[in-house]
Order: sequence, then C-alpha cells, then structure tokens
Amino acid sequence: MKQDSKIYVAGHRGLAGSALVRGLQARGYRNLVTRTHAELDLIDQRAVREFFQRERPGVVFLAAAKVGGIAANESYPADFIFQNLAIQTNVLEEAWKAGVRELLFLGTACIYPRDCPQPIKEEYLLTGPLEPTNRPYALAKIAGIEMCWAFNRQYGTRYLCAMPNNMYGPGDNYDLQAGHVLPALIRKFHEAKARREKTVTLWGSGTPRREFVYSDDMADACIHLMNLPEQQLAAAFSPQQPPLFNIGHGKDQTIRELAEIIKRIVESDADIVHDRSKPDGTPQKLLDTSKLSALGWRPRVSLEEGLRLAYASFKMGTDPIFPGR
Ligand code: GFB
Repeated sequence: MKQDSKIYVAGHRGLAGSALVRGLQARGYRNLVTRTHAELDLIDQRAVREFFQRERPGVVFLAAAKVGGIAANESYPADFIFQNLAIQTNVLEEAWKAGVRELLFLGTACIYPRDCPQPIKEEYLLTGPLEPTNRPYALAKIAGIEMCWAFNRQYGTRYLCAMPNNMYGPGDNYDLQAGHVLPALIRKFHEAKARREKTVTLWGSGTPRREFVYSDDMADACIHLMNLPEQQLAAAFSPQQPPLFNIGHGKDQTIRELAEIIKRIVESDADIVHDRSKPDGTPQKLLDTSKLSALGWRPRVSLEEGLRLAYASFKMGTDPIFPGR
C-alpha cells in the first residue's frame, strides 16, 4: 500500500474496523474511505455496486460482519449466515468489478474444526466437523475464504484472508447477551463491584480454553500483511492453498483463569459461580501463527496490558456500542 492509496475500510465502527482505521492513520495513511451502516447498507447489492463504481478504492479491508458471542450465534443463526454471506459476496464481487486488486478479508478462528489438533494450523481448514454453536457463522466465513481464493486463481487478484482469534479492545460490545466473554466479564465484575454484589456468574463450566488478541495487534498484523513485499508474500501465498493467515497472541487460558485475571484488574471481591445450563462451545481454540511470524509479525500487547486498556476504555464510557449510552 502506498501512503496515498485510496483505502476503503468496511465496518470502520466495529471493534476490528475501528482498530484498522487507528492503525492506518497512525502509519500515515490519509486517503481512507468509510461509510456508516446508515450511509451504505452492505447487504444491498445495488448500493454496494454504486459505491464501488463511484469511489473506486485501490485497497479494501473487509471488516464488516454480523458478529457476536456464543449466545448471539445460537439465537440468531439465520442472521449470522445470511448477513455475512450477503456482505462479503457483495463487497468481494463489486470490489473486483471496480478494479480492486488488493483486499483483506477478516474472518475468525471458529472456521476450523471443533476438535482439531492444537495449536491450529491454517491447513486444518475443512478437515473435520465444525462447532455447532457457531456453524452458520463459520460456514459463511469459509465461503468468503473460498471466494477470495477463487478470485485470486481466476482473476489474478491478491485477496488475503486473516483469521484472528477472539478479539477484544476499545469499542467492544458490552451487551451481556450479544457480546463475547471478555467484554461481558469486564462489565459483570465492574457492575458487581459498583453494586456490592457477592457473586459474578460465568456461563458454562469455565474449562474451555481461549486465546485473546488485542484489536490493535490484529490491525497491525493486517497492515503488515498488506504491506509485504511481493517476493516475501509469494513464498507464503501459493495458488494451491487458501490465502489464509492466522492471527493469534500465542497463549491461551481457561475461561475461569480469564475471569480470575479480570477480577483482579477490576479489583472486585465477588465470588465466581458457574451457570452450567449455558453452553461451553469449542473446548479449545489456540492458533498456530508460525506462518505470520515467519513473515516478520509479532503481537505486542500482553493479555494483562490489553485488559487494562480495555477496562480503561470501558470506564471512560466512550465505547460506541455500549448499550444505553
Ligand atoms: O466469547 P464467547 O461468547 O464465544 O464464549 P466463543 C467463550 C466461552 O466463554 C464460552 C464462556 O465457553 C462461554 O460459555 N462464558 C463464560 C461466557 N461467561 C460468559 C459470558 O458472560 N458471556 C459470554 N459470551 N461467554 C465465539 C463464536 O465463540 O467466538 C463466534 O460464537 C466467534 O462465532 C467468536 O468465532 C470469536 O469463543 O465460544
């Protein structure tokens, strides 16, 4: 990417998209194009076509998606499969038609089989059954990867697919029903402390293992990928394999361990109890990031530091998706 490249960040108000905009601006990219949901509905193919034909960006970061935690995925499976398929199909097709050669499609670690070996390598894609709680979402994202790969083979594009593990950071969704575990636990411990409640309830057994990536680290990895010199990328980007790159932090911990860390950071003295009627989901999701590290990228933000930053942002109340503010 050149400093004056016209870069469209789809989904710039979300957790991933807002981190990408911050990361691009911090590196001096000034020709960024964004549209709010009200200005451009990415499910509307005609609107997406008109937008791409008018704006003609040179580079696209596709961070727009219907996302949510385990309960949202289970409650709204139709929304997750339809909206994600529609958004990515429209953006990929219309970007290509408008001459976009470079694009980065953001996915998720839940594309990999539920019970695959750990840490998870890119090559494990489609080697076994998916986790049922998020299969519609995972299948939509797998279709997006397949589409990027197909476009690359047929049209000679360079559409890369980045798969971050569970992401968190400023601008997260703190809704207790719709969101992911990490923001939910920050909010639960914070509110328990403020209300002098004696317990905080974790969903499930607390034994599933998860790896968390700070959103600015994820953005850094994506920008790094899009800036790789041609020869270096060619080594990791073969037409024989999907153009997939895992983004992880390198360590995982149980949900119970995560809760203990958040409890300490929030300085709460609530006891942790479990609601075992709620699903656990995948037993473990730890990504192998050796492909990306061989290309020179490393995460910078430790879990402890990232949690402190996320909690500070939560307390400031500036997170745009925070319900009721
Ligand atoms: O983050 P989370 O909702 O999604 O849940 P997944 C992770 C684990 O934390 C599960 C437990 O075992 C939950 O049962 N958990 C404990 C909680 N307390 C809570 C709580 O208060 N709220 C939530 N949400 N969980 C999602 C997928 O899977 O990960 C998506 O559904 C996506 O498709 C995303 O891939 C990154 O990690 O299980």
